[in-house]
Amino acid sequence: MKQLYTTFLVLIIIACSPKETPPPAPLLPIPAANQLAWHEMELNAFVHFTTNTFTGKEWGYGDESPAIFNPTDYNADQWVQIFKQAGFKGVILTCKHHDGFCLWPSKYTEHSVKNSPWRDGQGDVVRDVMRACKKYELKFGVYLSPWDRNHADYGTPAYIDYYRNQLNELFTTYGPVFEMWFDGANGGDGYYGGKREMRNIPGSTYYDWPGTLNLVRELEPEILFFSDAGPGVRWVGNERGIAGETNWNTITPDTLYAGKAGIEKLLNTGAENGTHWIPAEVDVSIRKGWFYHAEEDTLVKTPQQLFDIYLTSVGRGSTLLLNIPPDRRGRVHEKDSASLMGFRAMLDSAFKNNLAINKPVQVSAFRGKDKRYSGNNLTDNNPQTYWTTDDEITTGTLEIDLGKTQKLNFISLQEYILLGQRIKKFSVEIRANQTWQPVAEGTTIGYKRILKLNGVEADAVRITIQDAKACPVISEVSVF
Ligand code: FUL
Ligand code: CA
Repeated sequence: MKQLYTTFLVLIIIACSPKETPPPAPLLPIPAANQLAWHEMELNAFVHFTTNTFTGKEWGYGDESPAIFNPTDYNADQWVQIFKQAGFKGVILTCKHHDGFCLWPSKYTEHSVKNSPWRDGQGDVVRDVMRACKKYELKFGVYLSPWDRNHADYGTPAYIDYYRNQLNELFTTYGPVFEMWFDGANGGDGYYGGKREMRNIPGSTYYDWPGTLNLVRELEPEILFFSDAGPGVRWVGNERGIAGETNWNTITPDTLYAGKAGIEKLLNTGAENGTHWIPAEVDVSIRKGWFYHAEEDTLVKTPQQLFDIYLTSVGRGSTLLLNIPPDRRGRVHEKDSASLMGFRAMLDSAFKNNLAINKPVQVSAFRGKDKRYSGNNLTDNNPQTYWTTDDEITTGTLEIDLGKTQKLNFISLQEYILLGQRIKKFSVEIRANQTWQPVAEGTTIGYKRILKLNGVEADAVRITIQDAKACPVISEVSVF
């Protein structure tokens, strides 16, 4: 009898509880956990430092003597501390650039810091940067140039063994490593152990990339690989800091073979129906070159230029990888750090005061009329909650009442990308004196899309989703 009663009670509770609408099915492809973590980092620092810093070159020939690598006031902590203050979340270091000189005492070559006068050959830049990253809680990444203009065996299978030995050495000695950068520049003339000749390699087969990536994955399972075509993150197609206004995180890797005409454009925008999630990383230098040259001290990008780059990278759903090359002292130059601090101050003031936070949002419809998907999820400052619609709906309006007339400079939209990138077209209007007027429009959103509102005065904002690949899923709208 008691058992029957309990069963009865459970049935009544089930019958009376409000009906829960299941969330939309993911629209494939979607980001893997390490890609999602990378999106959330937004700002990373790139560090180019090697014999080029002392010769004044951008691409060393490979015949540079290790003796010239001799920073006079080196302090890797200073670099990382500045990056931390600027708000960067990770650092990627050129452990070996095309000249082949290794910033760690590799046992596989004599062409390294172990033969430099610096610290009597006991120095190790890779170790120091890794430790500084631990100290300041930034993630640590490595760049190891596949092209090696110093190595005698470059172009033969023996060099692939050398390259893999170095990867093994790096990944067993230092870490954890969040991202590995495989540079696309390959083959050409070089020193090559004294031969001083031209060596061209068949780019698509020579390195046996699948084998190399697997080797690294065994040592660092969560690693994210950057290369022109991914597979973790892709190149953005230029070194000017500009992601496409349309920026799909999806692309079909088979369409990306090196040398293909128009490849930069495709990398820049991605492909709406791409088969893989391979978002664009925006790499650009704070200076003209990738390495420090004193004559470029006057060409350091200003805080305003960096802020504009932020808008065309992070503001277009990418991550910014900003190169800050240490000088001959082995320090981030005062000009660079001043620019970085100015940039940080601009970001802090521009995005300090989210006027939309906790403001009511009226939407044209929400999924299953279930309040777990209602408009108020857009302004709750919680990236885990989102507004979405029934499956068959691919448009909609979101109206945020700001409560009073205010000056608006930026609007930021975020898709809930764990369910895939969906939105294809949207517009923004503002309400002033009871009249709506258009102020901005865009195509893709992705992890984050920031649009300028240019100081317009308004008391409400309306976003219209005009087209999407599937029902839109937006986690946050912020107005500044
Ligand atoms: C390029 C290289 O050739 C440059 O020297 C630099 O390292 C840049 C990030 O990538 O392909
Ligand atoms: Ca939310």
